[in-house]
This record gives sequence, C-alpha cells and structure tokens, in this order.
Amino acid sequence: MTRLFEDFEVPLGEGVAMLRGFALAEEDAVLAALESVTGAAPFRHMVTPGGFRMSVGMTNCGALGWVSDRSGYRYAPCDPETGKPWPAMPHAFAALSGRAAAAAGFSGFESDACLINRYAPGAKLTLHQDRNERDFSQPIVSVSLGIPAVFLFGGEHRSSPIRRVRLEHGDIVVWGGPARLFYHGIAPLKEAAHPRLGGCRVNLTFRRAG
Ligand code: MD3
Ligand code: FE
Repeated sequence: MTRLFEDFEVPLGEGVAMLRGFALAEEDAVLAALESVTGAAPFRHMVTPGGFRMSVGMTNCGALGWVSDRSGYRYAPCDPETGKPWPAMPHAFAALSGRAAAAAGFSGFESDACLINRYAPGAKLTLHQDRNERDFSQPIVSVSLGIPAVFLFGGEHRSSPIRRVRLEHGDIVVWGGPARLFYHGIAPLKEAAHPRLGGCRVNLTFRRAG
C-alpha cells in the first residue's frame, strides 16, 4: 500500500511512553472487570468546586477514589454516593497497569487508585493538571477503551503549545518524568460506534495517590 506519510509517531517527549494496542491482549478480562466495578459503583457526573456538572461520567476502584464537589478535589476511601469503600482494584487492572508501567521503565508501580472516566459524544475534559497525588515521581498509566478521542497534550504552563493525539481502543500511555505535571485534556468526543463499548469511550487512569 502506498502511504503519504510513513507509519511512525512523533514522540510525545521525555517521560511519555505510547503503547499502542497494549491492552488488546487482555481486552476480555479488562472489560469484565470494568463491568463488575461499574455495577458496584455506577458512573456519576460530579460537580466542580465552581458548581459545574462535569460532562464526563466518573467512578473509581482501588483503596482511594478521586472525587470532586463544591468543597474541592481530593482522594477519598469511600464512594460519597453510598458511604462504602470503592470497589477493590480488580486483578486484571493491577496486572495490566503494572505491566504497562514496567514496559515504560517504571518497575514496581502499584496503583492505589483507578479513576474511570466515561465519555458520551460531546463530553470533554478541559485542560488541567493532575496534582492531587502525593508523589509526582510516580507515573500515571492511562488505558483508552471504546470510541476514539483526541487527547490534548500541552506543557508545563496552561499557555504552552498543545499537540493533538488520537487515542484508540486498547492504547495505553504512561506519563512520568517531566510530563507528569503537564497540562492535558480531551477534545469534545465525536459520535462513533465501537463493537464492545457502543457509542462511548472509557478511560482508566491508574495512579499512586496516597
Ligand atoms: C498527562 N483523563 O482523568 S488520560 C484524568 O482520557 C484525565 O480521560 C483523560 O486527564 C482521559 O485526569 C486523559 C491521559 C492522562 C492522564 C493523566 C495525565 C494524561 C496525563 C497526567 C499528567 C500528564
Ligand atoms: Fe488528567
């Protein structure tokens, strides 16, 4: 086949490892684990400290879960909807995120928090930094599932130039080193269909929060 461009990607920079399709080998186990977590702790639309309902549906598993409400952003051991602990980290999640981190040079990564984001068409995540975690030397491992998204990857400052990167079902990205505190977001999702996840995108982010 003739291509206009060679089949390579511009590296995203120091600290970022793009593992295209890395989750596909464990797709069935990961999707089964996702169903069991969202059955116990359904997706919900949290409210920002400024009072806006987030367009992304969120839930968590692991010892800690990321929550937002009028009083701020934080990690909490219990689901505020039920007062019960978040569902335990499924083995399939721990194994996959550990393998991905190791492939990116972060051996021994053990996440204690997995934030699960669900995007319907039109949902977006505005540019932000992830800085509620205790130790920024620990990476964040993100797993994309379902319909594709355009990831917005900025830099150290909100005003830094932004690159657009397409993330697809099965892609894993490990964000460590200087990139750990870079601004990032997700552009409004376009309508599409995925055989396993229907019309939505789900992103798992594995963190060492506590
Ligand atoms: C780069 N989630 O949950 S994952 C988030 O697709 C979040 O749902 C997006 O940003 C999503 O906070 C993007 C990729 C990602 C996650 C965390 C990062 C990239 C990151 C932290 C630092 C730098
Ligand atoms: Fe983030």
